[in-house]
Amino acid sequence: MMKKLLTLLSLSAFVSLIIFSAFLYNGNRASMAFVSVSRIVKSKTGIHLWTTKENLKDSNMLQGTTVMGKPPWKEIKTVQNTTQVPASSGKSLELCPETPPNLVGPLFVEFSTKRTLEQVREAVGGPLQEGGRYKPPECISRHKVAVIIPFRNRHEHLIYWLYYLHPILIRQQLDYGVYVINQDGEGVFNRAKLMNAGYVEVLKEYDYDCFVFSDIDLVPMDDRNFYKCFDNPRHLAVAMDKFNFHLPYNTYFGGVSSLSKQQFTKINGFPNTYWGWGGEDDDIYRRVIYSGMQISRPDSSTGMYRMVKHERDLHNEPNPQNPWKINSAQQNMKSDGLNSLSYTVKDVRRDRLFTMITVDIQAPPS
Ligand SMILES: [Mn+2]
Repeated sequence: MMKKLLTLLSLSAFVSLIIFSAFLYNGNRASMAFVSVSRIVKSKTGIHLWTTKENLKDSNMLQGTTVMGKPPWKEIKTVQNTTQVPASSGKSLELCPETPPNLVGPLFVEFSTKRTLEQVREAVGGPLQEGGRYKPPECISRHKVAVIIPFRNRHEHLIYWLYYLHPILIRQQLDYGVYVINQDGEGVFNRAKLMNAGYVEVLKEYDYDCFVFSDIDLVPMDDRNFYKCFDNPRHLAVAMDKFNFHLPYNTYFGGVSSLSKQQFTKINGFPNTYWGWGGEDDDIYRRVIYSGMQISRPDSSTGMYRMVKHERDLHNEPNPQNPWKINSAQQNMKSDGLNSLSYTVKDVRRDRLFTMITVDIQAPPS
């Protein structure tokens, strides 16, 4: 009985010894932690030491990138070089996904910040190739798109357009080029003829299968508004701020539109004979309908646009003859268009952000 009691006693002593030492160990750790906290709180140098340790980590990471010594776009270029040549990398690119993964939806667009072309080159030009060309490095694009912009004396608008559109078109994973079709001289402006000339010229450069025709002053407010081609000719600018984010009328086809090569040739391109402001977009709408096609559109939220506010251009007065011409759109379509187009290229200038093609379209004097 005594023996049993003794072993029980020594056992419990042993157990309590273990518990006590465990407590001591933990307490020690706790007090150590307490000391270090108080050191940080108390001494400034302690905090400094602590933060510099963290900073060291960061600066190592930073060094990692600076050692490479390349801004992100150059790295992308390197990736492009290695992945686009299957022989050297051993694997070929896959087709881009149906829905681009990096779209962000609604965008903030404003026209009060002034930028120089150089600033825009620095801000968004990194991933581009000379002439405003881009191909996604990560996959093979489904769309070879030429963006065609009729132009004259709107450099301020061009800067905004480039600043906002390039990042959007890149996120949309398009194989695209931006072409500014500049009307030479001071004759009467002709938007539709410039777009026809642009169509013919860009096809000499690359095997584009889709053409987006855009006014220089229109910026989309949602990157899910795709600058690509659809089964039917597409009207993209369906909700412009200047029309209170509504279509001005149901058959409106102005601002921004896209047509595939097949759709564009089916309507014999655009009319060449609408000099001055107005009417050509309604003529184009009729060409599409008379050719048995329909108009495709995004919804009015995705299709929102901001337009740079501006005065009416010089030498682009509303032409009172144009509204009458629309009535003969169906008849004129056969003889006025791609098959009757004549112009001469005066100059081609390549910037990192765009290719500017200056054309003489034989404009009547204004
Ligand atoms: Mn405008």
